[in-house]
Amino acid sequence: MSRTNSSGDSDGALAAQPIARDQLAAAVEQVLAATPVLDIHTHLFPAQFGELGLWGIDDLLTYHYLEAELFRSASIRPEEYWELNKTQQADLVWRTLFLENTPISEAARGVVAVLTSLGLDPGSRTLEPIREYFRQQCIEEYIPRVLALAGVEAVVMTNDPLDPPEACLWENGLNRDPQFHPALRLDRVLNEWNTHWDRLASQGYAVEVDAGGRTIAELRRFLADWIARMHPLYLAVSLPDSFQFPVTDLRTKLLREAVLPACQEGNLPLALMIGVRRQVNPALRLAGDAAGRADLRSLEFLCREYPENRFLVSVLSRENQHELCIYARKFRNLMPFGCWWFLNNPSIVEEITRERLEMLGTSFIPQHSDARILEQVIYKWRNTRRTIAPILTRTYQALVDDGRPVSADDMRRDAERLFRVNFQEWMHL
Ligand code: FIX
Ligand code: ZN
Repeated sequence: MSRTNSSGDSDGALAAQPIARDQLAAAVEQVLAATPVLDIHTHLFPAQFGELGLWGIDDLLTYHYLEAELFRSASIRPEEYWELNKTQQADLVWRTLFLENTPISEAARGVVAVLTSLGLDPGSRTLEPIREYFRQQCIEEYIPRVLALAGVEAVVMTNDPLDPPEACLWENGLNRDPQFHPALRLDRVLNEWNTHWDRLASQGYAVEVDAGGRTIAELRRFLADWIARMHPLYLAVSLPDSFQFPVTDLRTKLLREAVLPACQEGNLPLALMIGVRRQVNPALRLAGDAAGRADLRSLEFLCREYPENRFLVSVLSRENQHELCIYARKFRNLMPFGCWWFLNNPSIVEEITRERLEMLGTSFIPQHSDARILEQVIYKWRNTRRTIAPILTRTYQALVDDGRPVSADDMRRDAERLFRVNFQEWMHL
């Protein structure tokens, strides 16, 4: 039964009422907090993926963002750090970044926020009491609880068919987890063919190192088999800042003759994450990647020449953001998403999100968490809601000042579009 207010107006009528200008900020915060998120890019896994899924304090502290920061504040050399076991590594990160220094970086504050939200002491001198808490958790029950705490309805995974432990799980058959949607990740196919073609061969596909012979037909068969096995929401690849398309190289051939047609046939978008410079400092392992400005004319060519394909696009360089917004205004088969990786810092998220709202209205996907450790969704979405709220508020205040009142219905529709519906509609979900 719908409630009514003192003057007898029902909820529906109330939600359509204009909100007073000085109430907009509170209303925006409430609506964002109440709008569940569909997190379209993560490296998370459900319980049945076992050790592939990272969670708990030791994984939180050995996150490559924090390892990069550790090597700036501790005297240990990377090669010595990798000799330590995970517990010793976590103890060192905790001592260096949380006890001997103030944990003010975005990544360090994130761990503090996670511990606080789980009722744990972020100032603890040792990790033992915290480790004990995580030892008590039953992962099957814990995962949905953490997602609920973060206001996340479901996540999209990153699934690599050429990662032997993961491929094995899929080949043995997996029950679907409604909160974990697959995405077929093709970095090893498109960026490391020379060193990974033989893994396709070992899976029974007659491919060749130079992509000759029956390679294209066999790669199409490989993609079709994995699409049938995984039912991914999209295919995905990260691309270097030097990415060019079309050029006379193997990646262009594989994209043009296999991946783009497979996407069309499966009516699946291709997610392009452009601008990473892998392993500029290999000694830091996962923490050794960097970013570079890309020439987005390749994206322009893809969107124009492949109108039947849909492209979910995130660019890593701050300098590419404006161009991406402009291309999104030109091509409806382009959906910008997220403030990826080194951009996922409140000051930069604010800049990018304001520009996107001004140029695209609500027709974009503002964020993804890129969470590698389960509990990270708690702080990454708290930060996103906390950063986006004042931006939306200022935008609504300007709209009111321009002469159009704003209602709770408006806010709810906008928040749902940004956090979920844009992606669902894009995916025809
Ligand atoms: O390519 C990717 O999906 C990146 O997100 C990762 O490679 C990266 O290590 C990461 O975790 C960024 O947040
Ligand atoms: Zn990622």
